[in-house]
Amino acid sequence: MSSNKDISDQIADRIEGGDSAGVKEWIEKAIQENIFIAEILNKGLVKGMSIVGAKFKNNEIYLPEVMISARAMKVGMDIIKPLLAAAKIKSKGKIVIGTVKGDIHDIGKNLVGMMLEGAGFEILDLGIDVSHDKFVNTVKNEKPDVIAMSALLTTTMMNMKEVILALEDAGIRKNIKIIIGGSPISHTFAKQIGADSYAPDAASAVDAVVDLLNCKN
Ligand code: B1M
Repeated sequence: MSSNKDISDQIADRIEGGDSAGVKEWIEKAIQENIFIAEILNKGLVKGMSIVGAKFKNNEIYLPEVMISARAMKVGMDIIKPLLAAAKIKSKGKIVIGTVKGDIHDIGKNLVGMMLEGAGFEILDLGIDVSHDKFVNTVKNEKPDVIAMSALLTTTMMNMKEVILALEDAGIRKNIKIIIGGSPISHTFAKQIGADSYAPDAASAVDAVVDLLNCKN
């Protein structure tokens, strides 16, 4: 019979290799062997995705591999999500993510969302072309810890500032941390518009959010 460590490591390895069928098979084995869901999540899925994130950051692997691992991660998360809810495992924080108004690029935003979800955050994805009203109303209704905004166009990046101004007007800016990213975005721009953080890629976005919320990765 496999030990808990073996099974969690097998799950992490399958995530790293982007093997969705293998992830499903090993998670089912882990569930059969009554391994704690938190262990499947943290020592299996999240560990695998953290390795992928680190390798991506170091240019040891490239976007297609990350996307395939992220897809395997989604398969794993879909299996354990109902069990996580039943086990009442606390998420590290709630994050509202979206691509800003006028912009329909979502590949990078989805990657950031998946990496954050893999790191244990709850993700509320508003999709693409998200207006400042929608961001503001979601903050009012969902009370997230962080807003994560993506923009890929020089013509839409200023819409990030519109969201921040709208949050200020609504008197709720101080309740929330804001991180932004996307290819035209920089640290300087983030500072200029009053965002709390900027990340150049999906793996760094996880580190930045962990820093913003002061929680352990
Ligand atoms: Co568009 N597009 N596109 N496009 N497109 C770019 C962005 C462009 C640079 C291409 C070019 O001209 N060389 C250019 C922008 C120029 C500019 O503004 N400076 C451009 C243009 C002009 C346009 C249109 C205007 C074209 C047209 O219709 N004439 C149009 C605009 C539509 C609109 O949004 N209103 C358009 C349309 C499209 C498609 C629909 C065809 C498609 C999008 C499909 C989709 O997303 N579902 C598309 C694509 C695919 C691209 C390129 C080729 C690839 C973008 C991508 O997905 N990259 C892009 C050229 C390029 O980037 N080389 C281009 C992979 C992705 C993983 O990277 O999104 O950068 P990226 O995300 C990274 C980081 O930026 C960061 O992490 C991610 C992973 O590491 N990141 C964050 C992203 N969001 C983050 C948030 C964070 C933190 C990090 O915190 C919250």
